[in-house]
Parts: sequence; structure tokens; C-alpha cells
Amino acid sequence: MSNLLKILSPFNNIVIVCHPNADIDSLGSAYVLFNFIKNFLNNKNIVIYVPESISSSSIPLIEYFNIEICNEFLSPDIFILVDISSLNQIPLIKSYVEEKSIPYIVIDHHVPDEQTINKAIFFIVKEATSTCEIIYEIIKNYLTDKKILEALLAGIIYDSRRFLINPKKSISLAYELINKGADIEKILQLLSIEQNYSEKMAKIKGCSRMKIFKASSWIIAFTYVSAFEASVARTLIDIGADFAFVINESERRVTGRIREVVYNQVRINLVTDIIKPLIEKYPGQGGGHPTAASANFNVDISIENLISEILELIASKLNLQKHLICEIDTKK
Ligand SMILES: [Mn+2]
Repeated sequence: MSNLLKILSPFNNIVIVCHPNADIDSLGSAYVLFNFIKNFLNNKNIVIYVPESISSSSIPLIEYFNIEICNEFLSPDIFILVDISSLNQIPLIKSYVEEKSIPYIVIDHHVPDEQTINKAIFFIVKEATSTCEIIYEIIKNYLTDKKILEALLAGIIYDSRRFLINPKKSISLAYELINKGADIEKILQLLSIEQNYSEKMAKIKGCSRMKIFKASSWIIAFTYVSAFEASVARTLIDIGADFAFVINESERRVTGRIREVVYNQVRINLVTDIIKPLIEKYPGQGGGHPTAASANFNVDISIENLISEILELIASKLNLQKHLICEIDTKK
């Protein structure tokens, strides 16, 4: 961590950047870094910046931790990108980097975007279930404040999907944080606060509009909604789909999820096998994890077209002929 502090020491205006629709892994990481830097480097002007919106599930936690979020920043000297793999996700920051040569640091656990990493003045990017996990490993010897421990715990619980992903690591880290004083009951309670009406509606609509395909013994589900795509995709996986793709036609976006055990078996990587080939054919930006990723296109693609393209990619990865993937009649 001293490396990070050393690199930051000449800069006065530090902007910590979360990803759009910031979740608690991104916000928790930003909050912990904010306090860490404040503690060790005096007289710095630091803000946490969130482009666009905040994920609705983060709101109770923002209130509990009292995280101050800025929608603007003045003359930044350096950016710290947390839980973000590519500058393409944050066009405003990208323009500062390109036009004003503002340096940046990346701390992240997604599949790295080479271009973004190569231009960073410093990065800590590795495979982990959450960015909070990476930050914890770096600063664990300096941690004493209960809220800081809890912010890391919240990010770890959230991104591990309550210890379903990489349980051995996430449970042991949570155990360490609890032993140091984090109140896991409080955090679990904040993470389970009733979702809002529109999110519930999006999930229910998403389920009712599903198109289902069978590829050997795998179930591939597609649907469309106009918001909460990640949450809808997770719901489709929760109810039994092995692959879930949620299309937001007006925003020209597709969000995919693969069930973890399926990924371990078939090794279809959403980022490299689905999203990347799609954005090569239909220009856009995309990224994420092997089992959770999304793409934003710059051109219109119909839902039918997108479904057909994705099925084609899955078929070729599974070494299946596309016609062997059949649609399931949901009326029977
Ligand atoms: Mn994350």
C-alpha cells in the first residue's frame, strides 16, 4: 500500500471514480480508499465520484456509512478507478485522460482491458471475487475502524453473491473481518432491504417474457426489459437458467450471466467468447467477468438478431450445430 501512497503523494486533487450504476463493491472500495488516503496523506482534497446513477441496492449502505458522493469534480490531478476495467465505461473520465492527460490508477478484479491498464500510471488488477477483497489484502494491517471493516465486508458479501462465488476465500475473509469487529448481522440486514417496486416489476416482466432454448442439457434464457437488467439476469439464473441474457433494446445493451458450475464445466467465457465477438461485429463497448458481463452497442440490433447471434456463438463454443439448439415451447 505504501506504493499507492507514494504515487499519490504529489497530487492534491484526487478523484476516486466508481462505475456507473455503482454497487456496494465499488462504493465500499471507494469509501475505504477515501478514508485510508485521508488518514495517511494530509491536506489532500479527495472526492468520490459516481457517474450517472447508484444501484438501488446500495442506497441503505450509503446512508449507513454516510458516504459522501459527488456528481461533479473540479480540476482533478489524478483519478483512481475502482471496480472499473475499462475507460470506455466512463466516457467523461476518458475525455479528461485523453484531452488533458490526467493520470489514473486502476484497482479492479474484472477481466482487464489491456488498453486501459497499459496507460495507467499504477494498477492493482487481479483475479478476486470483489474489489473490496483486493483492497482488504492491501490495507489489512492498517484497519481498525468498524465502519471501514464493514464496508469491505459488505462488498465481499455482495460480489460473492452471499458466499456462493469462491466461498472458501470469501468466507475466510468475512471471518477475519468479523473477528476484527465488523457486525455481519447489520450488513446482511442492510443488504436485504426490500427492493423497490420497479426492480420487482422488471424481474417479473423479465420472467414472463422469457424465450428458452435447450442446447444439449443446458438451458439458455433470453428476455428483454428496460431497466435492472443485471438483477433480471440474476433472477433467471436463480430460477434455473444456465445461461441468461437480458436485452435492453432502447439502450442497445445486453447483459449476460452464466451459472458458475456451468462455466466450470463448459468454459464459455462471457467476455471473450460472447461479448467481444459481438462488439467486433456490432461496434460498442463491453466487459465484465467470465460469468457476468455486458455490452453496449453503438448501433441498433433487434432482439431476434441478438438472440440468433448469441446462440450461434454458444453453439460454436459447445461444438454443436446451431440447429441442435431448439426453442422450448412455453405454452405446452
Ligand atoms: Mn466488483
